[in-house]
Amino acid sequence: MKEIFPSVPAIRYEGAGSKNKFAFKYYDAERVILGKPMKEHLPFAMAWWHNLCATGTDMFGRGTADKSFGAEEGTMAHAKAKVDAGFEFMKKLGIRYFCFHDVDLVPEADDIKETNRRLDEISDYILEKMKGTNIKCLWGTANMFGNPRYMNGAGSTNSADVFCFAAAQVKKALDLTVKLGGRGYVFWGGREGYETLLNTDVKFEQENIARLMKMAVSYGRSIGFKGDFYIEPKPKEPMKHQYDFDAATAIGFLRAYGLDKDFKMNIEANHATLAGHTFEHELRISSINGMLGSIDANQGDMLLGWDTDEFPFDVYSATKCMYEVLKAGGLTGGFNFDAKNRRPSYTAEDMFLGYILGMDTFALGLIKAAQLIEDGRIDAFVKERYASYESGIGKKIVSDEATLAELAEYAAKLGAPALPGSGRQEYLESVFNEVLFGRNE
Ligand code: XUL
Ligand code: CO
Repeated sequence: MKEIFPSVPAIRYEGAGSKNKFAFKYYDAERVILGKPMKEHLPFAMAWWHNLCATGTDMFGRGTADKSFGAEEGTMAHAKAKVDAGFEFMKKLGIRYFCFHDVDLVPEADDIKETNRRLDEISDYILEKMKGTNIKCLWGTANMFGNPRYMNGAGSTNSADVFCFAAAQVKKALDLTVKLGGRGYVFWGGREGYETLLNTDVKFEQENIARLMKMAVSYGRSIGFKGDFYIEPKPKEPMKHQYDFDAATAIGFLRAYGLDKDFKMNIEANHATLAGHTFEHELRISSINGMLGSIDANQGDMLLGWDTDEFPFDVYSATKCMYEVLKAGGLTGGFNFDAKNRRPSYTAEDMFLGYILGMDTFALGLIKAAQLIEDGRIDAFVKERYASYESGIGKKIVSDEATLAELAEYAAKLGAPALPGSGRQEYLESVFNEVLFGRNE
């Protein structure tokens, strides 16, 4: 088969001294970190939508990138050309997973029966392509936000007929995920929210979202889906207020409706910052609740109020992310680059350069997070900070043996407690910098 990206070679690890732009400087798939090769710590995935579909169209102008891959857009020939391009791309980068929405794979027809027939055809084609490679699906999802029928939501829509379309899409997307061996299935509720309470029954809408999710779990399990379902929290955009605002909200929702055994979180960095949190905050909240599933690896722009989906570049953030991931014992999912090139980076080479940047940033984050853990100063500080609970009255509190009255009596005897020890944030940040940058003379 003719190469689609003839100007880009297979990308290899050459190390930090290399000036070759088509080489990894930090991502060395076989390098062992804390007992595991990098490629196992970092199951990277290609996002079908950004990489193979998005052309850079924005609210003010049409696309700048040509993603036709030599075929006429809107045809099945184009759908297949995207598969060819995607597999050449993943092989050249050594990426072993991909993520997709149903409508990323084929053009949607007016009749859902025809759309589903197209999905069958393209998934047969993808299965053929997967043979002889180690490339698999990380997760699948249904796009329940693009088509005008979802203007009021999918699970949360006011129209029972639209709810049925959402059910039909979820069913088919689950069939495809299972067919392609997917590890997970994502619900991102882009239109599950509201613009004004004046026309919205929030309780009813949330109950219906839970109903759709329960049906998805029961159907998925019936066809042999053993992976995790994920909620991908995001506070806003496109809706003014989205129900899955952040990890804490989504976890509360899952528990309220008895969905917490089947679902975990898919945390996206840029969604975290839109919610007014850091990426690592969302990871920590997920992980302490046993719900850290997968990651949409990207970054936002603090000066812009929307989801810019940039390739990860911020090594501090990637290090803090990998610190959380290592502490959680890894992901059951993977690292999906829900990221796109900036509009002026419109060439085929830029597609590769974006992924090289993202993969190297996370590889550096992994190396540095492992060093922070091995260094041990931060862990030791945190342990010491709570040491007053290891004996005496503190121990009684955490053993659930103390009463409020007893503690009040204890406090009265103390008169005034000593101030709690210093938080030492500046010291800890210096440790962080020292581990990141080492000796520098
Ligand atoms: C949108 C977003 C989605 C989900 C999948 O902000 O992140 O692409 O990842 O629907
Ligand atoms: Co995402």
